[in-house]
Amino acid sequence: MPKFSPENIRTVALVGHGAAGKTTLAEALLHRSGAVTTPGTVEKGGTVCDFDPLEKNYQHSLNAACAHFTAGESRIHIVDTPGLPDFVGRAIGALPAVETAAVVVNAQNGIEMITKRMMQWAAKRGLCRMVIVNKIDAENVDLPQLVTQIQAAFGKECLPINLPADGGKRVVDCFFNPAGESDFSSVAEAHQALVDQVVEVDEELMSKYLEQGEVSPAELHAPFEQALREGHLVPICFVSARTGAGVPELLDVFVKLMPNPTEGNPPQFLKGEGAAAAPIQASPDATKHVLAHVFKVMIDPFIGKVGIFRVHQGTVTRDTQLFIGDGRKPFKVSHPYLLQGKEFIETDALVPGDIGAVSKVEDIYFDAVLHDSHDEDHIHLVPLEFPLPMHSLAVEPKRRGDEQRISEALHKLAAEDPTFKVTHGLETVISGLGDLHMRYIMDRLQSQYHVEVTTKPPRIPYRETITSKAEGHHRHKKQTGGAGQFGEVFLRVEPLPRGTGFEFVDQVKGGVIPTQFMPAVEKGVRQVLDAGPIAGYPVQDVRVIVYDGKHHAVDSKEVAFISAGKRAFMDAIAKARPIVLEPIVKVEINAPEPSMGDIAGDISSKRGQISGTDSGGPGTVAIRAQVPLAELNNYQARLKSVTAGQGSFSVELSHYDPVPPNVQKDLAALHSKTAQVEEE
Ligand SMILES: Nc1nc2c(ncn2[C@@H]2O[C@H](COP(=O)(O)OP(=O)(O)O)[C@@H](O)[C@H]2O)c(=O)[nH]1
Ligand SMILES: [Mg+2]
Repeated sequence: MPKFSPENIRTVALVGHGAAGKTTLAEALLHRSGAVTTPGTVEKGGTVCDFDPLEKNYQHSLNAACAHFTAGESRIHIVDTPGLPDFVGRAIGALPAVETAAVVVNAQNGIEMITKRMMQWAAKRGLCRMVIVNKIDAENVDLPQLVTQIQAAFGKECLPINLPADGGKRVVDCFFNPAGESDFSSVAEAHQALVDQVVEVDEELMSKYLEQGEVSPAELHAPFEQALREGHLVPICFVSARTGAGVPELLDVFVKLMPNPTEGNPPQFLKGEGAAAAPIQASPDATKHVLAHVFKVMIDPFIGKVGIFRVHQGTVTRDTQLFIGDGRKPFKVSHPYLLQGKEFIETDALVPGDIGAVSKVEDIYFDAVLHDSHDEDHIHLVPLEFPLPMHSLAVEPKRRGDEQRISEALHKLAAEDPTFKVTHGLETVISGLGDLHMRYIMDRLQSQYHVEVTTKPPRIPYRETITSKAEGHHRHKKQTGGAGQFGEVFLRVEPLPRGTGFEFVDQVKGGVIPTQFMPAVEKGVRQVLDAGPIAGYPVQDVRVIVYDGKHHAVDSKEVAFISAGKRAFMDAIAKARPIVLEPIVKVEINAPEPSMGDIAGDISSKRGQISGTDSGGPGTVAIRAQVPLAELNNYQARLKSVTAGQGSFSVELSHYDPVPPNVQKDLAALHSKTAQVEEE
């Protein structure tokens, strides 16, 4: 028998901006509950959650880390996530593992960029949310002002469930047992505001409350959970992870108020592919078939591939045979683990709500659904939306002969990180969310895989498209000694909305091009798609309609139609006013306020546009802009020089726009030059 039933499990992700104190808070919770005896600090190292040596170097969490502890009758799983914008993918990835997103706010800095983003992402995933205001011990914090700021940014449903007292040395409860004095605002009023908010989801309780003036915490429990599920209530708690003030009260809130797996919003799974996919719900029932979701993968040279998963349904034991996604071959779990930072603790059973791990399973992959029956094939989680990595570098080995090892290492790193991509084309290009992300990848290559690379700016991924309708035609006819080759194609091209891709339509009537040759025509057309006629870049957003043609009973062959399709398409593109498109990226820059003017000037001189600014915390601004990717070469160095090393930025794809005519001319000239060299 597992010791904990799903009703006794809580799962909480600590999310929010870097340096809010998430890792320190996790340590304080582990210490308070007795799971660790001497708490570590992020400065000296030795915390449970920042166990990677690189995290100690960077003094920041770089990965999502899992830990658990017991409080009363409950087991609480904590996922500590990184708060730097470059590593936000690992925080988003952890959201499907938990019922509750606890957004940790730094009382000194107020609401920051990642605070906002995580609030939004968590709401979008249907998670119950709470705000934890940390560092109430610190100097110069204005907590009443912060509460106002939180409510202005995230709504009136954000309500204190406890309040700081004795100048931040402790907190007073405003929900269960509202008594005593707080440092600001009245405990009784805070209590009333909470009850008012909760009863709004339950009409019967509301009338009882209006009649009697009070309802008991027990009666409030179910509507409280409902209010959390509906986002109608976002409790605010106050703590100091450093002094421990508010930590016992926070534990109490986790245990008594935050949802167990039967009370949260169940995760949305889909069964089937594409448009035919139908939503299904996991039920947190330990006796049913197993459904678990891999939200993190770690590749360790010593323990092999580790899959970290959240159990959503059924029970995982040593004897459980698990299929990975649609894979045919199950693996036997043998050693189910609980995690305590870097430590693997073997356990007997993992039930719905538990976060566990398996090691040495080579086929496991990020976002895989683990299940124990073929009835559960083709199930996947409603996809997470990750920012598209656009900070790219072309890499080359420092030592010759390392190509293979570098490629393998990069693919292992990409398997761990949904916002890190590797593409092999003319050059090997790696893409991430920012400079720090890239530096981390370089460090991992060196420290873990013992390979080194040099980097340079990659070629810009331009695209080509057309701007008007046109017709194209080609007759392929060859008479070489014996059998001839014959095929003729008439087609039309039409521009499609940006981002649509490519459509191929067969409107040939009367079998003038026999159906068995249509794939050949399409193949010829697709050859042009890979390398467009203006500058050799992929062609997109085009519909090709083949409407007429001719064949020959003896001489028609596949090759003839491939060639006719290709030439007819090139003919049509040339007449359809083709253009080159360039990627425009969204850039978010964090920098000291005084450098704002210089940054804005630089952006406009690079064909960029500022789309907005926010406060980025005390003394800093967050600047949002759209800039052609081609103009961002070496941006890190430029930003560094105008901000004296204080600025940081992240980049993601926005859309594609036509390049200015002079750029198009240059690209075309470059292309015809290289094409000539190749022909010579
Ligand atoms: N004064 C004070 N400092 C804190 C508190 N919690 C964390 N810190 C400090 O804030 C910094 C960032 O903490 P960390 O736990 O790494 O933040 P994270 O990035 O959110 O994980 C460290 O220097 C901590 O010592 C707190 O409650 N009070
Ligand atoms: Mg941290």
